[in-house]
Formats: sequence, structure tokens, C-alpha cells
Amino acid sequence: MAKEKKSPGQFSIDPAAQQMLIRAESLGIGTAFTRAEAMPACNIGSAGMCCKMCGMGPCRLTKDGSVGVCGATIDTIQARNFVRMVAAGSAAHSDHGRDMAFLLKAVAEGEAEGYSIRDVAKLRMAAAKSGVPIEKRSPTEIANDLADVYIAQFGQQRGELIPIRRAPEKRQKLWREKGVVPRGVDRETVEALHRTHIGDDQDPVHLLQHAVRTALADGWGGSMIATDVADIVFGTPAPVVGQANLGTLKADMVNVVIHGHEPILSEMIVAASQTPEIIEYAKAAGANGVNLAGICCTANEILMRQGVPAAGNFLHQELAILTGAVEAMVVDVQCIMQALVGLAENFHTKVITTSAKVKLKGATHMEFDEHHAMTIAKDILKVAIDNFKNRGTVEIPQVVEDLVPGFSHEYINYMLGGSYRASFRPLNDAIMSGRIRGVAAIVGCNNPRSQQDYLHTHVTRERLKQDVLVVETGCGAIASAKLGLLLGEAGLDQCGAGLREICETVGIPPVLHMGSCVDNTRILTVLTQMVEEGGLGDDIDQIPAVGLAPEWMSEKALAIGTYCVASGAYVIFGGSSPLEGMPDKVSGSADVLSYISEGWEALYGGKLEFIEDPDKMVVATLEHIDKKRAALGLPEWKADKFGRSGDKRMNELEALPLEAKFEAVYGSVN
Ligand code: NFS
Repeated sequence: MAKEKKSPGQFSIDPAAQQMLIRAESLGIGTAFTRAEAMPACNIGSAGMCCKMCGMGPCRLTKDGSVGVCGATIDTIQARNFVRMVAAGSAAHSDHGRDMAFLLKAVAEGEAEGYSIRDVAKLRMAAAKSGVPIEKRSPTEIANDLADVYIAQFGQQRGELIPIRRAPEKRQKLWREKGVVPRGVDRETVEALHRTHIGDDQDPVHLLQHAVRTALADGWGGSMIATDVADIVFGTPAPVVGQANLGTLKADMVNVVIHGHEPILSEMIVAASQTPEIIEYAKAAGANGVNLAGICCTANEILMRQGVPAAGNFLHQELAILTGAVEAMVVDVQCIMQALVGLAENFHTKVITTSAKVKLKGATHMEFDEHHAMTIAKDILKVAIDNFKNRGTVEIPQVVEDLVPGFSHEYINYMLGGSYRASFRPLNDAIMSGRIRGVAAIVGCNNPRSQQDYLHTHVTRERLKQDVLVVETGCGAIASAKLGLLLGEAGLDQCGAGLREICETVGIPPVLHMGSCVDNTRILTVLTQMVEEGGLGDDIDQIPAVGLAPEWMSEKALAIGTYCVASGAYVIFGGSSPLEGMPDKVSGSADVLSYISEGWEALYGGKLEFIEDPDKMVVATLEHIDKKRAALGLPEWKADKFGRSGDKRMNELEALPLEAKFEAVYGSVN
């Protein structure tokens, strides 16, 4: 029987996406949603049972006990595949970090046109933690030395990566004992490729140990450097008001969508778009100026620092072009679909590649160089403006939501205690009293194999009801933004009473947008600061916290998941597992899937699990949080214990007629 065609509502819960999918169908244009539908998932490959590491294969191990041509077992093959995915994800984040380190060097040497050091406090903090002297030195001198230290982290051959010193003492000791402290970012990635080559490392447990070391080189290395430098050069985020979804595109303006990951170019395009030269140029072309909007993690970078709207998350990249209102889609690296070029041919949109590392056949290439950033940014915008006259029919969904992003760990620290008493004490106390049951980090991608944004927002809403404070990054954060969960009042009515009290008192939304995917390192820092504050144990694995990537699809997500596990977190991935293995498997010593759960938990206190059912994900999260609360000797969480004070009570009183209000406050007068 033919498979029933999915409706737009089954593809995405986002009304803007649904409208664009109807338009795509009427125009006869395919998207990732329809391609995923038409492409049957390969059960063998998706479960990690296929080895194509050499020319004797591919070997497909579908029967219990079968081995590859070289004799490789299913456990070895799965472990190798997993290590390679983690290595690719770590390489992507870390190469981004390398470019940021080079940018810092160019800024310090005065060779980066248009950039400067915006956050001297962050520069001094990062330098002090990296052993760079800061007293009586100018920001430029400090930045110059810090850039050298950071650049050296990539090619370092021996010793330990410097940023791992930011982890709790006990965690660092554990990593040393287990032999997983990364030596150099590039070294771990190269070794991962070496070990997984035909005829090398074949012990699944030994292989997976190197997945941990490689991922740690990302989380406590490349990604942490990326976040540090972005904050130093572009400013550490603090809350701003922004907007999200396709309704941020403007019919009367030149729309330039910036898509990808590195903030180096996008920040300069934002600056260039505000120059009189570009505004005049756009007006001369008959437009009301240039309107910028972001997609994917670039969106997060410019949204949280500049308040530039987010047009959407990963699955919105094609949908933005489908509006017919995008003059140029400017891309750099990562998460860029090859389909964009073919799709753009149906409209007037120019796809412009800018990275020396990424070209798309058929796209316009305008290579970016930080030494002449402003000049190139203006050139790119002029190409978009020149294209305004070629616009055809436009359909922009009038769907847009407000949000407040920009919760860096520095800001969370400040907001909890103010300038003079900046501290995580109030957060720890709220967890200890049970007003906040625990913390969940909900991160990661969209995946067209599941309904866009549903899993993200479902698990987020369920956490809030249970008094779990949520922090988000990446495409997960944009999903919540589009669904209106990142604006204080909007999220508050969905919270449990205890969490609501805290959010009202501190004045924060219950879902905190902490940035892009490389900014998951901010979450590591928050967890470390919670440990250092005291009262929640002496290492990350004791905190009642979990991490979730409900709609993951990229290798970067697996790298993030692995470094979070090695840092002590329980991490749950949604969708299918790349390690499912053979359904009828009965033998085998290591069993990779259970090893990364129970095996890693015994070693690191954190574990990685794949849970498809969203409700089971919720149950697993809460059970874990409660288990950690009990281990710390904290009171059991109770739904009705709090919430009789604060704004909730005020609101209830406000709703009463005058006499009843008087009686409620002063008691009966009779
Ligand atoms: Ni993260 Fe960002 Fe989105 Fe996934 Fe891609 S944009 S780095 S990988 S899809 S969250």
C-alpha cells in the first residue's frame, strides 16, 4: 500500500513553515521535508551496522555473530563509526574556534579592519585563567598573548589543554586518572581518524575512550575558545529584545539572510548595513533599507548580541528562500544545505558563499578576509541590493514572535546577585529548597525525520510544569523562540509554582537562551560555577541536571553530547540511535549502546541515551533529577509546596472583589 502523504502540519508545528510548505507544493518545489519523506531510512546504516572504512567492504553486519571481511565485529564497527562522528563534530566546532583565535591575533596586531576589543573584562578573565599576565598591561598586549596561547592549543602535541583548568578540580582529577585529558585539539582529532582506519584500534571500549578525549578537546578546548573570543571581540551577550520567524522578512526592504556559524562576517555585515553608504545605496534601488535576518547558529550569534532577528532554525533555510523576498542568502560554514542553490534558481535569490572552506556549485563566491572585513561586507550587501529589482511574487508569512535572548553565564551570575553580589547562590538555594527541581539544557538541531520543533517545545513545556529551569542553545532555542517561550510572561503561565516564584523574583524568563551551539560551553561554565558556589556536591555529576538534544541530526551534536557526558551530565538524544545495532543480537561483550550509558556512567557519572518517545524522555529526565536530589540529601520536590506568595498570590488577590480582597489580607472583620 502506498504511504500516505504527510500534511504540512505533520511536517512542522510552526505555522510559518506550514504556509511555506503549501507554497512549495503549489510551485512543485521539493524541500528537506519532502525529500526526507521520499528517502527511506537505511536501517542498516542508521543503526551503525555498516562499515565502509576500506575497499574490502562495505560490510553490512545484519546477523548476530557475523563479522566484516577483516573480521571486525559489530561492536568495533559501531564504536569506530561513533568515534568518527564525534571527531567530525569536534573538528567543525574547533576549526571555528581556530578562526576566532586568528581573528583575536589580527585585532591585537591592528590588522583587522573594523574590529576592536569590546569586552576588556572578559579578555582579562580569559587571560588570567590561561596564565597570561594582566596587571599593568594594555588590552592589546593581553589580547596578543592570549591569541598566541589559544592558537597554540590547536597544534599542541603534549601536556594538557589549558581551558580544562576551568572545570571543577575533582573533574580534572578524574579525567587525569582515566587518561582522557586532551593534549591538543588537532592531535585528538587526527588520532581519532588514525585509530579508526582499517587495521588499527579494534577494542570498542578503547575506541570509545578516545571519543571522550576528542570531544573534551572540543567542549573544553575549541568551542570554549570560540565563545571566549566572540565575547571579547563582539561583546558578552546580555538580554536584548529580539524577534523570530519568517515574519521578520520585510516586503519593502532588501532582505539579506545570514546563515551558518561563525560570527566574524555576520557581525561586520550588521555594521555595514547601518552605514549611510549602504542605506543610501538601498534607497537608490527603490528599497526602504536593508533588513538582516539570521538562520541557524549565525542567527543566535547576531540575535543575542545585536538584536538582529532570527528568520528561523535549520529547517527554515529553504523556507526563507521560498518567500521570494530574499535578495541574498549569505553563508559561511556548517549546516548549509546543498539544495539551496537549486531552490534559489526558482526565485531571484543569490546564494553567496564566503568561506575559503565551503563552496557550493552554482553559488556566487565572495571570499571573506577579516583584514578587509568592512569592504567585503559592503560589497556583499551591494550585490544583494542590486538584486532587489529582480524580485518576483512575494509571500511572507505574517508569523513573528518576540523574545529575550542573551543569557550568557556572566549575565546569569549578575542577574542573580547584582553588580556587588554577583553569585549563583540564589540559584543553588532555589534548587536546594525545591522551588527549582533541577535544570535541563535543551539543545541541538532540527531533523526533518521528526515534526519540526515539536519535540523541542514539548519537552520544554513539560519541564517547566515540573519546576525545571530550562536553558537552551542552537536551533532548539530558536524553536522555543518561535513558539513564544522565550519571553518572560509568555513562559511563566506554563511554569510550576516554585519555578514561577523564582522567575518573578529575579525577573527572568523560565527558558534562558544562552546562544549558539559552540556556546554550550557556557552551560559547562554555569555547571562549574554551581559546583563552586557550594551546596550541590563537589562535581558536575552531582547536580540535578540533564541535557537533551531531542531533534538532533549533526555530528556536532554527538560531540557535544559526548563532552557533556564526560563532564558528568546525563544526556538524552531523541530520534533514532546511530548505535542501535542488530535487533536479534544476543551475544557480544561490549555492546556499544549500553557501554555509552552504563559504562560511561560508572566512569564519568554521566551517560548518553537515545530515547525516541518524548514522554519517556520527560520521565527519564525527572527520574534522574530526583535521583540526584536524593543523593544530595535535598528535600523531595513537591508540586504544591510553593507558590502561595509573590506575584501569583498578588494576581489572585487582584482578581477578587474589594471586600473579599480585604478579608483575604486582614481576615474577617466580624
Ligand atoms: Ni548546532 Fe548550529 Fe542548528 Fe544543529 Fe546546525 S545550526 S551548531 S548543528 S542544525 S543546532
